[in-house]
Amino acid sequence: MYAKGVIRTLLAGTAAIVSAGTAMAQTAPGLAGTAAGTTVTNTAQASYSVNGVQQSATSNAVSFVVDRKVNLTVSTNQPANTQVAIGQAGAVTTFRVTNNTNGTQDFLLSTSQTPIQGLFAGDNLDVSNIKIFVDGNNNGTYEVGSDTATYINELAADASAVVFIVADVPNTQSAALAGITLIAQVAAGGDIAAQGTPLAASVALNDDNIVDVVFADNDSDGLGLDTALNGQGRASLGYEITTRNVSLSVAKSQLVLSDPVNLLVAPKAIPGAVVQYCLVVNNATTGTPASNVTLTDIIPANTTYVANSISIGAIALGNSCLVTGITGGVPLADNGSVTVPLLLYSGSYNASTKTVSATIPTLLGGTSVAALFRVTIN
Ligand SMILES: [Ca+2]
Ligand SMILES: [Ca+2]
Ligand SMILES: [Ca+2]
Ligand SMILES: [Ca+2]
Repeated sequence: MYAKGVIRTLLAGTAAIVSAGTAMAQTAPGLAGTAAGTTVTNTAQASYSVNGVQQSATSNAVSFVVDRKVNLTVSTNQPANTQVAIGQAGAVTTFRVTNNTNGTQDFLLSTSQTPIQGLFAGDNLDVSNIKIFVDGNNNGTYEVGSDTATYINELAADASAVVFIVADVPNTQSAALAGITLIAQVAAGGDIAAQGTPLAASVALNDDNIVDVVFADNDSDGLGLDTALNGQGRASLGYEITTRNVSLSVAKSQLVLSDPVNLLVAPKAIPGAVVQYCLVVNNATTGTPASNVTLTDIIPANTTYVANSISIGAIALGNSCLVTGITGGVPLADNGSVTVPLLLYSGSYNASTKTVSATIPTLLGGTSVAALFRVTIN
C-alpha cells in the first residue's frame, strides 16, 4: 500500500551555477553582474517517505546561459579644456572609457566635431589631423612611442581605459574654441589579435543556449546626439585658444665680404664686390612655436645674385649673423632641391622675380634662425 504510506511530499528547488567550461569555485560577480556565457542550471527535487523510509526523486535539469548586458561609460579624464596656441600641432585631450558590460569587449573609437549647443558656446573652429590613441602603458599621459593602439582591445568587465585625441589646431587668429567628442562603440571581444565588429542587439526570442546581446546603455550626452540603447557612449572636451600670436621679428644686416682690389682685406663696396646679406628671424614667445615661417627677399637693384649662395641655419646673435666668413649654416641649392635634415629648412632662388625664399617649418619659441645669401655689386 504505497499510497497509504506517503505522509509528506516536498518540492525543494536547488540551483547550481557553474561557470561555463570550468569547475572553478563560484565567485561573486562584479558590478556588471554575472559574466555573459555563464551557464545557470536548475534541478528540482522531491523528497518523501514511505512507511517511515525517506525517499527522493530528482527532476530533469534545465539550464540557460547568461546573456550579454552591454553598457559603457565615456567620460572626460582631465579637469578642464585643453589650452592651446593657434597653429599648435599634436594637442591632446584625454578621456576614459569604462566597460560596464558583464563580459570582455572591444571598443571602436571615433570623433565628432558637430557643435554641441550649450556645451561649447563660442565653438568657431575645427581641429585637423585627428588621431585617437589608447593609453598603452596606463600612465594617463600621451606618449608617441607607447600609446599607439587605435581601438580598445579586450577590455574586461568593470575595467576602464584612457583614450587620447591628438589633433592640430589651425593657424587662425580669430580662432577661439574647438569642441571635440569621443565616441566609443561596443564591439565583439574574444580575439586578442584583432578588432571586433560592432555588436548588434539580439531581436529574436531568447535562446537559452545562445548568449544574446541586450544594449543597456543610456543617452550619454542627454542632448540627442547620442541615444539610449545603441551600444555607444560619448563625451566632449574643448581645445581652447589661449595664445593667439607669437612675437615674431625679422632683422636684416649686410657685410662686404670681398672686392676685386682689396680682396678679403678691408674690402669696400665697389663694383664687383661681394656683399653678404643676413636675415635673422626670431620668435620671442617662449613655449609657442611659429609654423611655416617663410622669408622672402628681392635682390636689390644694381646687384646680381651669386648662384647657389643661400645658406640657412647660421648662428645668430640678437639680430645679426655671427658668421663673418663666406658662409654659415647649411648651403642650399637655388632650385629648392636641398632640405636641411631633421629641421627641414628649405630655400630657393627665383631668377625671374629675383627673389630669395627660405622656409622654416617650425620656429620654436625663444629661438632664432638665420639665412644668408650673397650678391655682387654691378
Ligand atoms: Ca601613456
Ligand atoms: Ca579584440
Ligand atoms: Ca540567450
Ligand atoms: Ca548610448
